[in-house]
Amino acid sequence: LCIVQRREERTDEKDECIKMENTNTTNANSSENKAILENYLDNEQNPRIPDEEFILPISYGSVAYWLGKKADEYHSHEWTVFVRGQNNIDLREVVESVTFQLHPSFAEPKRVLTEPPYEVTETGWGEFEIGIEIKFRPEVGEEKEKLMANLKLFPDADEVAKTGPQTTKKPLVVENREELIFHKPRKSFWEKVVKKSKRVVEEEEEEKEDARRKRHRGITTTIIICMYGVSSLHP
Ligand code: SLL
Repeated sequence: LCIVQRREERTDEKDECIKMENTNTTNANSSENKAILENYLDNEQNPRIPDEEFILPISYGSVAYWLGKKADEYHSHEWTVFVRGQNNIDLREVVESVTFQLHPSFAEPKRVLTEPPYEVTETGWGEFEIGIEIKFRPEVGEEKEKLMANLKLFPDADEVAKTGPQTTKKPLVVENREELIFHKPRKSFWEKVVKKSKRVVEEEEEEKEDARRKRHRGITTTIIICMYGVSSLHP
């Protein structure tokens, strides 16, 4: 697991961004953190840790293949909708389930995945919006995150002009890269997932940091990528 943590305390002009990795390295600030925890334990069962923010970079979207001229017209494409951690982060420690809400023309359109890979593969003929709900583990102590993936089966004219007509070999990929923000994480989440991770200090642009400060927990869209004919992102 690799998550990015950003601290709000300003030690100097620059903000600190701390990257967390799943290693056995002990936390250099653990005694300070313990003091914060003990202070808060008196007040609440599962307090939030002040002045801390965790960023979980995720990626979600769809990959679609045309099945060729001989395919049945109602099953002209095979597609996969997915939710993953960016850079192979394992989401399991944070995520309890991912629910994909498909178009009602599909049998049992509500698909619930309780372990990775969080994805659904189907065949069909049409594009539609897929509702995604990420439920976090109880110790994370946060509301579900709701996302929307636009299933894309047909490349746009400009993509066809650049890459050529649709063939069965060219995947059409739409990937959204976002960062889930856990501002003032719960003590239980802190203890189970975050505290045992390695810290790496990173710098952050001031503008981005300001936008984040305004939210309690939220999401920032980092990037949306649409690729046609590129095969590196196959699920
Ligand atoms: C459209 N509003 O008209 C969209 C709806 C629905 C796609 C697309 C079902 C496949 C199956 C399927 O592909 N539905 O029957 O198994 O384009």
